Amino acid sequence: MFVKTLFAAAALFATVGASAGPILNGNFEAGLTSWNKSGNVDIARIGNSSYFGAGNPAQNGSNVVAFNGGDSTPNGSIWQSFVTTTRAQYTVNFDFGATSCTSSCGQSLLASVFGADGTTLLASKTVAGGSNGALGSFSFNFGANGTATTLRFSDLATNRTVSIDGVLDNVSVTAVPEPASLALLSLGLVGLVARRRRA
Ligand SMILES: [Ca+2]
Ligand SMILES: [Ca+2]
Repeated sequence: MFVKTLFAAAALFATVGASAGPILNGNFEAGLTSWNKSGNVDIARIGNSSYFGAGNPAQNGSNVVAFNGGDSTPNGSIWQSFVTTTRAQYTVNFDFGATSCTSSCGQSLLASVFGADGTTLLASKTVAGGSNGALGSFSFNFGANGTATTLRFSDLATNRTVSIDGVLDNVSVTAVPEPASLALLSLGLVGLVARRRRA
């Protein structure tokens, strides 16, 4: 009976923890597969000496997304639509930084989440590039208003961006556990402990 309960609790954990996220290729190791893009934004491989940002660590693998590469106009954006559950809460996580720079140097990025109609803004966050080329981690929450949601990153750099690029990596969207799920999980754990004490 104890083993059976253990399996039940494990299954409950698996259900609640099944929030690996609907975003595909969020670490960009498959280039821009699954993403749409417009403007001056492309994949850069950290460690490639032809890329002047070489040496800055990617947060996940070796590919990053570089906005306003070289001295190009900062007008790039990438976006991806993914499946969501209506009224469910989600957290967007991403890492952003500025290459070859000891401060943000005008590099900034707007992360926006649009609802099922593709135009209703559900949430957004503007972040600035970090110091010394290190990528900083950022996150924000949104509530889905339908079964499709779009996450968009837009370049907001304000300078000429010579030898400085905005760098994005490690994008994920995870479901925030619902209170009901948490309550169920707690109940499962309480049951497990109770059974264990009786055993
Ligand atoms: Ca990566
Ligand atoms: Ca640049």
